[in-house]
Amino acid sequence: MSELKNELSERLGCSIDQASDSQIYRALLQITQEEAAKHVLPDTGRKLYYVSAEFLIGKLLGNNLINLGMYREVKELLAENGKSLAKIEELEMEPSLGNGGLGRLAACFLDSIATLGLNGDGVGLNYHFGLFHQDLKGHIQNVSPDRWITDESWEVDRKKGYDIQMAGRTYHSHLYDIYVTGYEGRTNRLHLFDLDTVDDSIVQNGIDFDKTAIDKNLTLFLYPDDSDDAGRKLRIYQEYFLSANAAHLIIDEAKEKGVRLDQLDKYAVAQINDTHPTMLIPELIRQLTLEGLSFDAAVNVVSGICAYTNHTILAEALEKWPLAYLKEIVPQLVPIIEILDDRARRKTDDLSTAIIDSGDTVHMAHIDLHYGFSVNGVARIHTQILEETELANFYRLYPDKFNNKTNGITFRRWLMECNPRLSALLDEKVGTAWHKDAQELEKLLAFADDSDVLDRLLAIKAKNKKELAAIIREKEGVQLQTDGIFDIQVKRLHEYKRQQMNALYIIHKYLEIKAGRKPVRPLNFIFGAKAAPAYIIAQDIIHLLLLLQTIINSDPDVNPYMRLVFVTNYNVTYAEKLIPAGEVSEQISLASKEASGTSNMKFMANGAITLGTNDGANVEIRQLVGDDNLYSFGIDADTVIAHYRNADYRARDYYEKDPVIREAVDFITGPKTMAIGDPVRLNRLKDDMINKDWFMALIDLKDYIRVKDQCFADYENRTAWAKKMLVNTARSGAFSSDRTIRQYNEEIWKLG
Ligand code: 26Q
Repeated sequence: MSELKNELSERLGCSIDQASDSQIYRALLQITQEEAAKHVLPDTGRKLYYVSAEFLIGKLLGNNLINLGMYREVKELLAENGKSLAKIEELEMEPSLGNGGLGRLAACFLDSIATLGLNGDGVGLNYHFGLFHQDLKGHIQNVSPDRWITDESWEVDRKKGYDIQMAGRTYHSHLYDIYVTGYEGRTNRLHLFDLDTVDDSIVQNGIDFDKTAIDKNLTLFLYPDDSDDAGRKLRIYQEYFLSANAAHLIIDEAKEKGVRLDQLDKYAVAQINDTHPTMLIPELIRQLTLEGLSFDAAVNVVSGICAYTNHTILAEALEKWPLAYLKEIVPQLVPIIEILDDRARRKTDDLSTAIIDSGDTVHMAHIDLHYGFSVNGVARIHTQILEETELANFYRLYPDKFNNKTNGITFRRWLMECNPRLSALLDEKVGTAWHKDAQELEKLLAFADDSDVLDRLLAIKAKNKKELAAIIREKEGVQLQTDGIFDIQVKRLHEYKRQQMNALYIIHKYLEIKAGRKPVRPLNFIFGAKAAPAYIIAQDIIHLLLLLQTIINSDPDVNPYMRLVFVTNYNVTYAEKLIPAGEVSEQISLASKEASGTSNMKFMANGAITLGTNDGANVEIRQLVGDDNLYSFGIDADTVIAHYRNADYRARDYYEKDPVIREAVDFITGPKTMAIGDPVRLNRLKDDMINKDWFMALIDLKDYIRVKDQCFADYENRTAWAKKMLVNTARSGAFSSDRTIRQYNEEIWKLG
């Protein structure tokens, strides 16, 4: 104890009780960084490079203290001196360097790679502004830049960089590192590349900026979408800058190890996180030929290095770039891509697998599929759909490349850190081995009929709900009913995730209450979501939810029975408060569309019950917990895929034939919403639901209502519900990212 105390006061230059919270934050930052640096191990054997445009790491202080085994000591020492570690943690800016699932997955993976003691670093970009900040004034989403880099950030200046050629100019990159601590493990690094000339002051009016001044804007923003042409080009600049720096780093580190470059695949493996870093493949080939390898040797060795993860089957999310753009921005890659295309065409008559199509568009995923040695989906059903449908033509060519790696989450952040009450109970009942081996949580099943344990699970959830309600009251000005059910849907806003279907359920419930059919217990509907600024229908759905929030919460007939809150600026930090308080976990994507989902796993671990479709990892959750412990509804993936193939889904039929559906949909443009809302948005949304409804919310609505009502009814048997909670936590260990990473290593990376 006294050692830490001395060190802290020495750095502060005063006693702890006299220091300000921000001084203490700074001192803890230095101490944990120095501690982390001690656990950096030498680079031996094969090394993994996890190359990703996004790393949604979240705040680091608490996480690093836990991983370095210092959390409790620091917390107690501060408490003795009248200071609160939780308050100090609030001072840290969250690095929001990701959009959602894909970026957060990369962050969980870095934690697990370090925890398992594997030699592997992340490679990404040092965006000056992370995902935009959201506020919700006037019933709409307003966006502003999210500056996260301060002189108190975690970045270490590596004082090195590389020359990168783009559009005939040379840009010199600048490397910053963030230490990634593993739980009682080694320290790895997250390498973030930046450009010194980037100019934060060009941002105006919210998040607008001159998209053509590459020297000023290259790493200014994380991309929320790919809406306009100038934006699309900037995205290509970013992707090449990421890929070229990664290639330099890989070759540099290999040279330092004295590796012969024609043997590089024995010393390096690169996991390409979706197609965003796909240019790594032609760029590595280019750099290796400059180093003296023949083209054939370069292609061979690169094909032994690069592995690709697919995170989506949504056609609009698969990256395709006009060849003309690549000629303008990365002319040095074009001849290489043309040869790769030519060789790929020789392998098959199937034109659908070409890299450059007849319209001179470059299909980025096709480069990965032909020239990577592995391609994986992120949940069983997703990989199966890739093999059987989306990428069937590639599966025929390369069946051995395909494999599944069901996603996972780190239990250090998503249980130990965010839910200390539940963690303490788990430590007491099953021991602490679950911190590093989440499968140990299965031991909790022995307490499935232990009324003391079940009561404590309920009491812990009640406390977490109260804590969340206090935060929400303060931040959002909404008072939730803590004796009611907390039903939560938090994730990016997208039509396929079907927040609009949840809204229709809520409208239905509202109308029921108005008609005198009241729920036995208050219902709290909690949403959190950001929508890409250019995604109009998504903005309209947010608008509807915010109107419903006002209408419901201010109606004295209704507000004793239900409340709605759409929380502002949903991010990792907010998620850490929301998820431990969740009771019903909304995972209601249209079957076949959500590749995996990862919040479903976080809620499960924290004892929420999934209300979900048979999609993504929900399918695996269902298999693990059984139908007594999860609420499943909706049409299955095969039926959805058949509807698309036959083009035979007509939303209007459901709207016209079913009065319950019609009433709910009509409410969108009814007098209550029109009185306070934007008629253009509301009409557009309703019109879309009746005439398009591309993600089939109306097909599943009736079944959703039925199953959700059943779920709420079952909640009344508190003991039975507590048992469901217990089973969910107990079985959640299968979704540890430690398990996922072990599989990546055994089947793809083969490190050390
Ligand atoms: C592409 C082009 C231009 C600009 C942006 C983008 C872009 C950015 C981010 C495209 C996609 C993303 C993010 C995708 C994503 O988060 N996918 C999610 O990945 C999770 C981890 O595997 C899965 O659990 C989710 O199911 C999947 O939706």
